[in-house]
Amino acid sequence: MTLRRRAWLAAVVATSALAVVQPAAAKPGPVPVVSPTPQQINRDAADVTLPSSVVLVTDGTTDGPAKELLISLVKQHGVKKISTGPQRGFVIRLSNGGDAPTQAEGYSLAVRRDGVTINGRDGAGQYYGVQTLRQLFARNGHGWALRGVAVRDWPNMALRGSIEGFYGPPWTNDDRVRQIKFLGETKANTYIYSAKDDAYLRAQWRDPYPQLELDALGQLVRTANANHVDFTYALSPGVSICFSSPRDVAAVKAKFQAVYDLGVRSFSLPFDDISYTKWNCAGDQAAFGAPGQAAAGKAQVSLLNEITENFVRTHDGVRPLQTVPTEYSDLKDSPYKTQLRENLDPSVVVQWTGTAVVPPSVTNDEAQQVSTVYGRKVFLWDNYPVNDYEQSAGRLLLAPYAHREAGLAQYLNGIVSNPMNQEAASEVAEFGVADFSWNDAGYSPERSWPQALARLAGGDRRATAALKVFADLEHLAPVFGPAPWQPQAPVLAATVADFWRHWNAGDHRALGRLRSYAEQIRNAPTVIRGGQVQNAFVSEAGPWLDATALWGEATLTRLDALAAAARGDDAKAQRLTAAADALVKRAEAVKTGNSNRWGVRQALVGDGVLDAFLVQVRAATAG
Ligand code: LTM
Repeated sequence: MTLRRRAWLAAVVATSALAVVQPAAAKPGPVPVVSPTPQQINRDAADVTLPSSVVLVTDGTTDGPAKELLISLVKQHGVKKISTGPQRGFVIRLSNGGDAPTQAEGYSLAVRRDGVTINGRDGAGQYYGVQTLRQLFARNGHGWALRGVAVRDWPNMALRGSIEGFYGPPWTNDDRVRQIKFLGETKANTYIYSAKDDAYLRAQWRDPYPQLELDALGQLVRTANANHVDFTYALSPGVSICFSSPRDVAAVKAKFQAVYDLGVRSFSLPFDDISYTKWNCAGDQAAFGAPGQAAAGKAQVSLLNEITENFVRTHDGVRPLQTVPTEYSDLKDSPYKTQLRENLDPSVVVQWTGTAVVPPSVTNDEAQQVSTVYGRKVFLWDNYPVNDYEQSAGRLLLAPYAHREAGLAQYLNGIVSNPMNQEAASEVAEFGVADFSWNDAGYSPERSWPQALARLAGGDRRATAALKVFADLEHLAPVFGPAPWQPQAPVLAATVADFWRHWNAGDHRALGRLRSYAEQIRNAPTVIRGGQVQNAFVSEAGPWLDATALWGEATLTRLDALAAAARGDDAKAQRLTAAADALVKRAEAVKTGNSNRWGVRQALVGDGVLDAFLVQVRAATAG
């Protein structure tokens, strides 16, 4: 044996003591699924077995939350010892610089047989590199391996996340903590605290917070900072403010100061859903002229510019002020928008909801038009999956995030989703929002949606399949008009259409196939409640799960009645028809909790598809 070969062998043996290395010939497998979809991911190395002992190399640029997450991840995956040197064996490096992409929040990540290197452009980049690493673990016998990949990744939009901006019962602080953690996990960096029915934010915006409320807010801000999420404090004074009153302007600053002191560094002054063509005080008429669109624009601009000049710019680390204009959902220029375009400080970030408030789609063309009208890139407040309006009464909105055009990153500086009163259920759509706003060009609802469901199911296949069946029955996404922008129960609709095609052609085996789908409907609630799916989701979805089990049983009973009739067993067919009628009645009687602005309603499940089908089967059974 040559000396060189002996040295090489010694090195391999030394390395193997720590890292069990795949044979050199082992081929890399398929590219692992990572969400949000990375800009570049190459499966260019074989899996590496994670040893029980690793070396962690950090420096003064290493991000605290990224390091903490990294340590907890490797511990969860069997690492017992984490040392800081010497740099031999399996080495994990985490810091800024190196070959990190130039884009803010970008990172590079390489998994090689001698270790992992994560280079961030900044602290957030490092954190997102670790969030990608989290998705690269795979079972390897009794231990764990890491997928051998090289990733270069960065977000296309600077602002990504959610706005708690709905009417009706605000989220609890537990909901908010869960939401903020979810945002960090999905590489979203923005949570806007703007609940319409939180009195301190809107109806009684001048009132200072009692200490208990401040303590609770402080906890949220700390959670947000630990998850690389900007807690954005949104105060809505438009319902009663006197723009020309120094006292009111001071009250806005005092409210901002109170939360600045808790660590908040991002602020918004939304003016949505107010009457802007009447003044709240006589002084405004003297200061800004007769009430009207242009005068409203002037008044709002004066407050936004004042807060920018004398709060944002005078307080360390505060990010650009955000606002929601009163005209937030159209594309037309107006005297109001002219005021904002011409006089609003260019740093102020302006939100827009897409057209029609709840938009059936958002196109590049629309976003380009609105950014011209407001004289800046706009920040999309996307009213999906919010369910606070009448057309959404009785519904959970579980369809994928869809019909947003690739390329929007050219005109938008970000997207926040306005979610449902049900926090955990909102994560299905929000997962897509985070994915799209990170990489709009690489986004696919068909790929993202199952990942969102699998995440809720803790990766359990059976539970994910049950969630798919359930989410199909809660797929309808309404707009303010009569026609929904996403249809109800598309999978079930296609399944029953296929059934009738075969049944009417005399192929009675079709009944067996449909029966097995009906069994999946009937069983989905039991599987979802079986312990794998996130508890909060299970509890929020409770009434809809109860109704689904009954609808599933009703479907099975109807199909059995049809089969009996087809066999000529009329007595049995009649008995089963009556039993199915009773089940339908019970299913229709299941009510939502009082968790939304629309109060207690029927918990809708597959409505328009499942109920219509059962009526058709009943008629076919009766002949
Ligand atoms: O969309 C905006 C800017 N404002 C309100 C939201 O608070 C509300 O949740 C949605 C959906 O009803 N519609 C609005 O107009």
